[in-house]
Amino acid sequence: MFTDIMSGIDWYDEFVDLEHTPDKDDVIALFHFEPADGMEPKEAAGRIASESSTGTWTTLSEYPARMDSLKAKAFWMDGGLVKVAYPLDLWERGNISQLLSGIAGNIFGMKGVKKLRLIDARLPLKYVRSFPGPNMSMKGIRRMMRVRDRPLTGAVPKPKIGFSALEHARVGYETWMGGFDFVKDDENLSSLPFNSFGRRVRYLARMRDRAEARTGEIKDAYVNITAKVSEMKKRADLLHKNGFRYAMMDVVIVGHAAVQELRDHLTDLGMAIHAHRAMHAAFTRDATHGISMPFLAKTMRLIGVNQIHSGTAVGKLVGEKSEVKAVADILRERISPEVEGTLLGQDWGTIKTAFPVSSGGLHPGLIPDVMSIYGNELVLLVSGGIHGHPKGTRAGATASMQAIEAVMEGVTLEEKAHHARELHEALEKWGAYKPV
Ligand code: CAP
Ligand code: MG
Repeated sequence: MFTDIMSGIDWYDEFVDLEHTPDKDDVIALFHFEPADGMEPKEAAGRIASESSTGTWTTLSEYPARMDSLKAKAFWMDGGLVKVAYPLDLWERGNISQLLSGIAGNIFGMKGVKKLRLIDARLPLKYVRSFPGPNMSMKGIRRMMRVRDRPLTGAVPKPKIGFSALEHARVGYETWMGGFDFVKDDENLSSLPFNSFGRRVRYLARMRDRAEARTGEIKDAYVNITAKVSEMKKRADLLHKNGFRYAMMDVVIVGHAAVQELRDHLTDLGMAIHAHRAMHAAFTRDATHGISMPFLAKTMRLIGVNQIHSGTAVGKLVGEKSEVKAVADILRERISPEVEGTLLGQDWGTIKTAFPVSSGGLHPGLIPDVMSIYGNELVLLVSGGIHGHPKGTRAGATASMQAIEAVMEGVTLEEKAHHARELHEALEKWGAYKPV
């Protein structure tokens, strides 16, 4: 139907060639799509390739000859899946926003597709090398924190909003004294009348110094600098002035360009980035439409966050085990594996590794589940799951550390709990409860 009516007006078929062999330096994107009612899959695939590269809805009376060499080509289709090859010269080196404007832009709104999901994109090394990646690897973070092989641990004071700056810091002190490495701001905590950024930083620094002096351990915080870029730079400077080694950003909300800007600023200060992914589920959770979490994580490692939330599979927020594993592979591997229909595989060249962050509805009883998915190379955030402990925050953090020890010793939580009172009390309250 469309071909009869539309022939001679549109040229989408020029963006489909199932005999095409991509060039080794092409960007290859994998999409899942549902064509509009009455539209052939190939016609929809042509629209995806055209609108994300050089095309428009109609044939043109004239165009520059070079355009033909820049056209994307849908070259592989299987059911609702399509792979599109994009010549490298379509993409500005070092500009992740422009890549997204192409392969994650207008195409989601085309009438030619009922649903469209960007699953992954394999980026050629010539493109990857134009990005800085994380300013230190997972090994570098471990050296900085003097944590050799267990998961790094942290917690958010809960309730997520409501503490004064001093109250927040006091909860942080209890968290640190319970054995945790980090105290994290919640994603929606910035600078509020009862808890200003400046006062929180100064009180946290005081409590951190006291906890370090009393434990002999390195303690730090993921203080949320999310704001307009100029303000984020000022807040990063204040964190640095107060001896903090990290800054936290809500990276989806501030945007990729802001993350690139702050990555440079924080690297000049020798600081790491904790990336909270709040808002991601607006486009990652619908399996039929949007952008996958593994691809979002890929863009963030590329532009240089040191760690990003990656899910728990067993906690309160969405993210199946297969997706959690895929995100972990994207962040931690030098060569991320290909997974049929999910990941295209990625050679990261010299881009440093980044930590997955598992958080959301966790408590000591779920720590073995999470570590069975991730192993030890992760940042483990247990927030409600320590503050809800019957004996309070410090006991909750201690119980979580005891659960990590149990996993690393190869014993069950129940066996460990015989000689670990805080873990016993946590299991009494939550057992292996999986929150929803
Ligand atoms: C977890 C959390 C984190 C979520 C984010 C929250 O608190 O602080 O923001 O983990 O989700 O506000 O829910 P709890 P994700 O430990 O008390 O649940 O990690 O999936 O991005
Ligand atoms: Mg939170």
